[in-house]
Amino acid sequence: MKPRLLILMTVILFCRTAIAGIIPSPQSRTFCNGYFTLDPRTAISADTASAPLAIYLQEYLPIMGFCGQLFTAQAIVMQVDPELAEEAYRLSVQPERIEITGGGYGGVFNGIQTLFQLLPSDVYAKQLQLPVKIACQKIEDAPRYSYRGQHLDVARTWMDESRVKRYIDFISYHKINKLHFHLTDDEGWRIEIRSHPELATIGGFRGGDSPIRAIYGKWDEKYGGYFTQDEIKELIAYAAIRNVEIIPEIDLPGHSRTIARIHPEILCNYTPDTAPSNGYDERSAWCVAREENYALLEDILTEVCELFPSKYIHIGGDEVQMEQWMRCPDCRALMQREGMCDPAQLQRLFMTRMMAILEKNGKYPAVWNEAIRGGQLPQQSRVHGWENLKACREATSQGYRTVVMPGEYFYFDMRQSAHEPGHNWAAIFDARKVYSFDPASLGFTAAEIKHIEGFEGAFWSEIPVSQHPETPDYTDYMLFPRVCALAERCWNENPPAWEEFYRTLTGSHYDRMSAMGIRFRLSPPAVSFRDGVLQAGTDDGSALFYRLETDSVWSPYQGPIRTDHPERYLFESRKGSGQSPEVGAPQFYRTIQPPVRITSSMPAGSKSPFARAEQYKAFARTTRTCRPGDWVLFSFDNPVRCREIFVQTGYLQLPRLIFNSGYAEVSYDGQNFEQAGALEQGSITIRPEGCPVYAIRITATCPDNGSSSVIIQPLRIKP
Ligand code: TNX
Repeated sequence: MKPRLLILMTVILFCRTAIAGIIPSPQSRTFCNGYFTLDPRTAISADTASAPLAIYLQEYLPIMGFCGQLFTAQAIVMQVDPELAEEAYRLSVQPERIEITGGGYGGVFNGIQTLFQLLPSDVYAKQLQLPVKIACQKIEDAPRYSYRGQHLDVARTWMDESRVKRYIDFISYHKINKLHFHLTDDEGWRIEIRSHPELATIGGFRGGDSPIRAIYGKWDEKYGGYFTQDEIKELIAYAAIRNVEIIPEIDLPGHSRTIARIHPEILCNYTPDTAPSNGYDERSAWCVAREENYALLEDILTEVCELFPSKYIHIGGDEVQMEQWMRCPDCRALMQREGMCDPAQLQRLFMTRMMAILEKNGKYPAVWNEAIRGGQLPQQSRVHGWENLKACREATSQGYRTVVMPGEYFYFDMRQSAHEPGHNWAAIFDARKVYSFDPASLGFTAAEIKHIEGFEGAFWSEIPVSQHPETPDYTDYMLFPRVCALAERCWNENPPAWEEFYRTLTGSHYDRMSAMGIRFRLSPPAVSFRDGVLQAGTDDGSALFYRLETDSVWSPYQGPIRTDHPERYLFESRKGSGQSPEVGAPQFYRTIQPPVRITSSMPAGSKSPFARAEQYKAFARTTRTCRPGDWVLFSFDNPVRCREIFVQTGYLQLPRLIFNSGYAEVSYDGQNFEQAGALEQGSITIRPEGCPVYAIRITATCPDNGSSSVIIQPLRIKP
């Protein structure tokens, strides 16, 4: 055999070649001749500034590792060059060495992440097989924005340290460098405050005998958790190694129901009407006029400032229910004394006092966009624009440094297509829409664009707690690949076309995410039905499966299916640890709306009468919650033949407004009822399989669950 062929064969047999396609894509990349061979003898050298990264790198690469001085032939050399911008880096792969030069620590870290993407994806699973050849090349790169954020709500769904670390890993692999950590809300307080330990020890748990009501999720059982300050310190350090700054949020003065349950004295000075909520005080805003409140707030914020090294502390400011202040004689008197006419000015007053506490502790404030509506805030305030694009422009046009995160592009708690789980109030969108986000083409002026500090994705967690409480899968599914698209957009002003990005995603990055351990979402398979043939396909190399809707077992899809019942089939695809949503042909989703009459043992409210659900217009709402024996009866004007009827109580965001437990019965003759099964999460799917249905009745077996009403959704009937 000729020597050159031998070399080639060796390369093919023993070395896996580097993978193209990097997310986020670098500014410039040029290939040179030759290879660097990463093998177990490769050394790592790092200057003092990047020393922690030598240890980090060693965790991922099974190589000889760190040595202060170079004495082996091949090495990965990491260093800081202050000539470069802080987070910029140069990655140079030469036959003898790999050099990663960063403007600062962050730059070196970013260079390492790019290097990882030149290696087989096993690197993320810490299972890289050596040797590996990496083509010689030079990459020069720098981020567009210094703020590349991802938000995580651990207040609604408790996520422990290991879960948060897992997310820090995931976002840092994508060069996201800020974690906006939402620690308190109406449903939970997740941070130990040493001067007031009750905030976390009581406020971290809800349900059961906790005074914190479980608005979302289970409520018979007490559950939850919080971070001790030591755990927080560990998270901060863990994140810092990964170039992620944790920015804590204490959501004020609204979204404070948890602390108000523990310290009701912080609330406004009036007796609320608690009858509609079964004696429960729903108030959620701090009283602005109660002077003692500021001492407690100072205790809390001072500890938060001491704990977190971030320059900015997020103090909330969103969705304050200001009627509470308008009903409070003390707040009204304060407004009068201050010559205020708008309660938004009260909020500004409150925020200004919080900012004074932050300033005393050497910190700057970050706020949600509503907070700028009561008058000017200090110019160094960072504003998170979330409500919509307009709110983001409002902040930038007033000159605030703005983190742009409009719900309709960056709220990753929104569902990704119509029939998937998630909220929909802002929009229904997938990674492609995230990827399309470009302020210039969306109407931001050049002056406004100057004030954009960066972008941020949000993950609010009301829904996972009620749907998938104990697993991280849902969060993974909602975040990825949308975070990948966000990362690209934060990094590059002119990113590759979507088609190219998608090619990298499916061609390389799905494998990487699988090795990272992310349970990401694949695009839904395309399903069509024509001339008696049902067909499905994917564009991402994933494996396709199908099942009958009545059967839980999936079979590999072998090709077109001849059938008279396209509505009965479901498809999904899988690749690595990725999974698509289940989808059917358009026929699968078709529903009918036969005339029905709804009656109940519970009265319906005048604003949401049963007639609305009867006419399939919107949900109905009772005036009280259900008790054992309470029932709702759906009687059809004419018997209905169909394959499926879905009966749903409750409302997506507020699952407590359901029949907590109960059962359903069906009448197939208009006189007798037969059991159809137990309700689960307030709902049941009934399959009459073509038998005429005269009526359906659901009966509650639960004791009063302490909420104000039951929501009855229109029936969803599939022919
Ligand atoms: C609005 S975003 C909220 C959150 C919810 C979210 C759900 C913001 C500042 N407030 O409290 O969790 O919508 O999408």
